[in-house]
Order: sequence, then C-alpha cells, then structure tokens
Amino acid sequence: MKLWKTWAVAAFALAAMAAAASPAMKTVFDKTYEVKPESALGKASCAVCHASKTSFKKLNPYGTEIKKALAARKTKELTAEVLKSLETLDSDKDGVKNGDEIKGDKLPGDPKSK
Ligand SMILES: [Ca+2]
Repeated sequence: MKLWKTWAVAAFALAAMAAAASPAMKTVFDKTYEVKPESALGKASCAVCHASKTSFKKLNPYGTEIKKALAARKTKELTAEVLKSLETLDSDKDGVKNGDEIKGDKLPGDPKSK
C-alpha cells in the first residue's frame, strides 16, 4: 500500500512536469533557429517565451502567441512549422517582426530588445 502511494505521487509529479512547458519546447526553438548557447537568445533561454527565467507560469507576448498557435492547432507539441508561422508577427509590438528579431539575435517577446 505504501509503495503504491509512492508510485502514485511519482506518476503525478511526472504528469505535472509533462504538462508544464518544457525543456522540449526550448529544444525545438533552439534547433529551428540554430541558437548558440553564447548568443543573446541562448542566454535568455526559457525567457525567450516566458516572463523570466524563473517565472515559468507567466508567458511573455511571444510565448503567449505560441500558446495561441498551439491551441488553434489543438496540440501541445511545438514544431518548427508553428514557430515559422509566427515569424511575420510582431509579438512584442516593438516594430520588428519576430522572424527578423530572431535572425538578429534579439528577443521577440521583449520590446526593449529589437
Ligand atoms: Ca518585435
């Protein structure tokens, strides 16, 4: 009985981790745009889409548009196609399109970075 409880807790924890946005999403982004660890995008890491590196519950404007695009596709799996579909948008409204910001190693979810 005790062992079963331990297993249930572990399974729940794993499920919770899978539901949260995940290093897997960052991997897709990094692969799609060939992000180098020493670049601004590489250093921003999770903060490319999240409000900060430590505040994962909040998304920045770019992360919010990714979330919308995934919801529209009824999926939770981030793909290169989803990312590319957002390149012509200007998520943080700083006048520079997401695709151009990413190519220029700027943050598409931070209006102070363009
Ligand atoms: Ca922008």
